[in-house]
Amino acid sequence: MLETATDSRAARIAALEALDTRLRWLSAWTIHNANHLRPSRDGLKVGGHQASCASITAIMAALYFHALRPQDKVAVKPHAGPVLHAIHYLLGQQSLEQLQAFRAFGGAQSYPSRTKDVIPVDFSTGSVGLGVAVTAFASLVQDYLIAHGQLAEADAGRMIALMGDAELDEGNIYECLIEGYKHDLRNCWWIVDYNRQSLDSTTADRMFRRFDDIFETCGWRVLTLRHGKRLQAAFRKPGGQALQDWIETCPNADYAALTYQGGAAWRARLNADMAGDTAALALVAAHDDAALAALMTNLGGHCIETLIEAFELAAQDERPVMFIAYTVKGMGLPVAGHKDNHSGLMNPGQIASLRADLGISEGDEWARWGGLGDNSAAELQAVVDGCSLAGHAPEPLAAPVPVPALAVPEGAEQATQAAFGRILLDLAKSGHPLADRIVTPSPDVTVSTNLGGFVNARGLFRRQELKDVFAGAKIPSAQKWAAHAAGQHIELGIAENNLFLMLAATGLAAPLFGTRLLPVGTVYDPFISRGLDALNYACYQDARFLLVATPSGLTLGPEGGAHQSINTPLIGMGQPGLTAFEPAFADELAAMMEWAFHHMQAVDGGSVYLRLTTRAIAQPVRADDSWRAAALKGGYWLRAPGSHTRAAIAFSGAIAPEVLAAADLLAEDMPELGLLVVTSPDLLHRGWSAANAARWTGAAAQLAHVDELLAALPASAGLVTILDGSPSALSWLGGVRGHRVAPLGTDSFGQTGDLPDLFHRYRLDADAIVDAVASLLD
Ligand SMILES: Cc1ncc(C[n+]2csc(CCOP(=O)(O)OP(=O)(O)O)c2C)c(N)n1
Ligand SMILES: [Mg+2]
Repeated sequence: MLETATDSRAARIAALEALDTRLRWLSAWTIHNANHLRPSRDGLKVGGHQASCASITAIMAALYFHALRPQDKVAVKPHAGPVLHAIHYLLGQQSLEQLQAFRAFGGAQSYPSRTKDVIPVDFSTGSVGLGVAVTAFASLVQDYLIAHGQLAEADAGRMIALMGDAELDEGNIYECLIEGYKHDLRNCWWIVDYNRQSLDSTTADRMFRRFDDIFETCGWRVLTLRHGKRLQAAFRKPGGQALQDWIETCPNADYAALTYQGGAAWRARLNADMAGDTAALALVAAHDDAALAALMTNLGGHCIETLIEAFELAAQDERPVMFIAYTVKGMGLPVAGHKDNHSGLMNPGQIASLRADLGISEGDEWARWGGLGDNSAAELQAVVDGCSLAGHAPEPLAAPVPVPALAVPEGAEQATQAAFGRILLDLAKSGHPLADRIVTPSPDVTVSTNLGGFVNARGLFRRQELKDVFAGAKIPSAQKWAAHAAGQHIELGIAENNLFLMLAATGLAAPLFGTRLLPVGTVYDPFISRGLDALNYACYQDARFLLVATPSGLTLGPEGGAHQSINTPLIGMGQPGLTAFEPAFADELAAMMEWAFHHMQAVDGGSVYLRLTTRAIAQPVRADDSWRAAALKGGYWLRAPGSHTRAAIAFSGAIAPEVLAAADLLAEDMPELGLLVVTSPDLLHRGWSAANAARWTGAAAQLAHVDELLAALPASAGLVTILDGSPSALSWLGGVRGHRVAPLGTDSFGQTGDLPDLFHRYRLDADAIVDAVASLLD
């Protein structure tokens, strides 16, 4: 007999249903193994989220084994990590050893990780909300590449987030929605696992339909997958309308509790609530307890047919789509619906009975197709082998972009912020290939961070052309503001969090889309804190970007305490994946930017943070270039100490004039005073730690750069450390070789004022430095 299209669709749905079950089993078993079978050495709970996985296995089976295309990229909600590993295990791309080492050292990570997992992970997730929003920014980056001729429109993928419903509470989602609307977001799907449970309990009923409104307002199509096909069929039967009405008005908590209690509880409640409606009662009575429980949990997010229909509908155009897929947290597990099931684990008895229900023999738990006959196994294998992930080769390494030598801007007095703008402008005008790959996102501080010159030269980016109305009306303005497809500046709204997610997405252009972009994002230094989690998130997944934070510290002067950054040098030191520099002089900055463009492209490289200022200061006259290499390692002697030196001043950034003035005041008494420019407390400290670690890791012994620098200072000498920021960024220098330290810096909130007043009040002036030197000699 010939197979019809309907038969083959039905067979496909049946296969995907079986794969849903496999994923539920394998994810549950992986977590069970980590918690109950693998020996524990520390008594800590290993954890894992069986209920969060079971909630989304149907969605992931339908997506990965049916709807996904090779060019699509997915962010998987953190707690469904084991499902992603199970998918790759079925594909033969994940090893048994990795699954058995889930949450163990070197094993599959608890939450999908681009850098630490051995399977391909498009976006890391973990901090809820960020992995969702990054897909929208990735889609904007994809559009940028298409507009710049770096990617064919036909190769455009969908950027997809599989998200928990509690992620909808994160504010960054709404900041992203607004930005997405402004930039005409497309090719983005967010699939909500709408189990109406978060970590602590069930979620607020009052949000019902609010999400639809919010997303639709922002241009999204909302597809609500509330009921599965079996429930829909029941609704069409006599009494069905009453059942539907009951379900649709049932509070989240009641629904979850009844799901947990099972068939008999459903029956008792429905019979009570629909008493008098003979048809509805008959409909309920036509199901035994098990069938009734199965019917009542046949929600859209568990119904393969509903899911693939929705994906097909959404795929008809490019509009961003939010799928609200109703689900049951812990679906198919004994913990289903229980409000405490988020971190709840099945006990050994429960997992054994689930195993038995699935026909899997003891000892066969890890078998890919355990419990299935040969024919079914072969059928499922064929579906799996036919999916887009099978045989999908990783993106080839994107070709590096050459980096030219960056010239130092002219000027006897310069501020690092102005020099930054000048260097970028020169680069833009040079026509060097590097300039073509620079993208400059900024959250409404383009002009005030000196990106304006670059933007004038290279234009704003918009897929659709946007005229500069002021220029058109011949109203004088220093800033051109026309946008077009070839523009290279991405103007964001003021929400700094979006800057960091945009840097994350742009900084992943090479691994995601095969073309390197070199993002240079600007922000006011104090407002780094607003996007700190997103910054960490970007670094965690090894996105490569240059963050230019300016102005900073007390040099903001009249802007006052609310704008003064204090602890950002410590953020720079503490953030893995980010090398922080604070240049004092323009030539240091040019060297750092050149270094940064290399570092952003190096295999073992990373991102770079430059803390700049608007304070113009006198530039040093250099005898030669010998400072340069040392500056790029974190510091150099501006005036080297001698064998009789009794004190040295180690300083960072724009308080250089105060340091030099103090040196002048001390010149007579201390002709051999040392002046150490610390260009990067971060690099110095990292180098020191690495050298210490080398002693016990067996790596070749090395002298840390900071050790080498301070070796020049006699052991009896004292060290004044000073920067326009938290003094602890430098005070540790005394620990390297035991020099006595007098630390200066700011560790309280600032206020308005001019620099002499502020530097005096916060003890950053020459007098304070002289006092500090004196204190060391007492
Ligand atoms: C930013 C952040 N805050 C808190 C947590 C801790 N946390 C992990 S999961 C979760 C709730 C998840 O609920 P939901 O998104 O609905 O996922 P699901 O129900 O599918 O497990 C919370 C609060 C986190 N991972 N990230
Ligand atoms: Mg949830």
